[in-house]
Amino acid sequence: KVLQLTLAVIKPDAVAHPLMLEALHQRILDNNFVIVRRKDLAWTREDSQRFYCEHSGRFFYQRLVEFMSSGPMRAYILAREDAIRHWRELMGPTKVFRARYTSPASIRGQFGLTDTRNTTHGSDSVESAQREIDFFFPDFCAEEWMKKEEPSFRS
Ligand code: DAT
Ligand code: MG
Repeated sequence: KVLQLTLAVIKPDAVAHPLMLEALHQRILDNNFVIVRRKDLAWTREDSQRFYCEHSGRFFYQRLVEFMSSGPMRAYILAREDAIRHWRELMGPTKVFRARYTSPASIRGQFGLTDTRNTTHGSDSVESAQREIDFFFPDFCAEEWMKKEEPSFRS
């Protein structure tokens, strides 16, 4: 079992509803994630474009950029063994109808509104987790955190 960090974001559609925000926060705690850092923030259009530049040119890109800069968000650095996969599984599939039919108990299956307004983000690989943690928490040093905290996760 390897301790891993991932970036999780509660998107503007979910932060807009206080009860949903609370439910998602609780969901994190109920699933054995340790909250390493937490930050409430809002993006400019430019932040949004930069974060999602890999999707520039896709038909949904403008919609995505507008949405992600439309209101406040909450970002977390989460720690757990296999954190990246566990958070992705908890979120469920990207597309709302797939989420509803194949993973109705997942976060997106329960709360997703559309393919764009789908409540949460999660890193999808070790590389993207590093990049995205750095994007949201430029002052955070993962190596330093691991050195200090990893031993206590073994016991
Ligand atoms: P994920 O968020 O599951 O990692 P992704 O990286 O493929 O999905 O896409 C990033 C975001 O872009 C996604 O959360 C919502 C939006 N998006 C993706 N595919 C879409 C589609 N077919 N229609 C509308 N929005 C889409
Ligand atoms: Mg993605």
